[in-house]
Amino acid sequence: MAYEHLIVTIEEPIAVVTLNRPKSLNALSQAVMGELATALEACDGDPRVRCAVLWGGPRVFAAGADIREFAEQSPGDMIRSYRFLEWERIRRVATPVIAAVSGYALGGGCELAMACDIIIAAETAQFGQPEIQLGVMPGAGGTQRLTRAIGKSRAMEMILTGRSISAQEALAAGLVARVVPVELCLDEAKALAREIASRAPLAVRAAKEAVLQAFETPLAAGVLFERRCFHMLFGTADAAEGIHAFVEKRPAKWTGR
Ligand code: DAK
Repeated sequence: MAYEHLIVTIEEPIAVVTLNRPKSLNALSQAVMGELATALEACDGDPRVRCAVLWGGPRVFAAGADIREFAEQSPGDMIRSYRFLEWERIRRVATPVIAAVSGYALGGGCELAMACDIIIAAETAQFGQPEIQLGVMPGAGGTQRLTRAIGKSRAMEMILTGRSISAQEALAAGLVARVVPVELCLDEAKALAREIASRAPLAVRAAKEAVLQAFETPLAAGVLFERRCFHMLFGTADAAEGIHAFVEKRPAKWTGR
């Protein structure tokens, strides 16, 4: 499928989705979000793809929602446009998605990175929720995901002032998994994606779903969900293969069954 605002390449067994609106610093217009949701959903249905990398190029990940588009909208337009639907579609993607963040990840850009499963940051990355400086506040999960990721006090400071944090601060706060030189950012994310893609496919999907349950449920319900997933995986051919391969001291061959 051809996209206007994205470049999607399949490098089996991973997909690389690149935001491609450099003139507006990859501002996330509704059209961009629609294409992005479609591209990531397509990964779920593509047998060639087991993990995806989302990136915005070396200069900027995304400078947030498209403020020019906001300027044209009335409050009624905003409510009627169902902007949250694309975000919901992205939230439901089963394929693991790694955000490779280089440069600005602001507002919706930061929220998009946090909606991914793992963030790899370049040394140049800056994370922030500057919406307060526009007279609004985060609207795509920032108050919830940032707070869960870095704790109340630091999230409050960022959200109430609009100030950004550096890649190193994001690492110390637990927002990102790793900080790497900018020229290695995409390659590191791809290498990680390939490593994840080399694991048993059903186990990867179930494990992602179970980790995400930690954000949705009380502990007891989450632990129960985990146990159910574990029991389900125990009945798969891949579990039998993985366990026998260990005992027989040979590499496992996954079939995704
Ligand atoms: N939208 C549109 N255009 C943008 C943009 C944005 N967010 N950010 C930058 N641009 C455009 C600039 O207007 C400029 O365009 P030209 O003037 O060249 O035509 C070009 O990109 C280059 O930007 P600058 O000249 O400003 O570049 P600098 O290097 O000087 O500064 C900057 C970079 C990132 C510090 C600055 O551009 C900036 O502050 N940008 C705005 C950052 C921001 O406030 N982001 C938060 C936006 S609000 C929701 C879903 C999502 C959201 C809300 C609700 N629902 C589901 C309900 C999200 C909201 C937001 O993200």
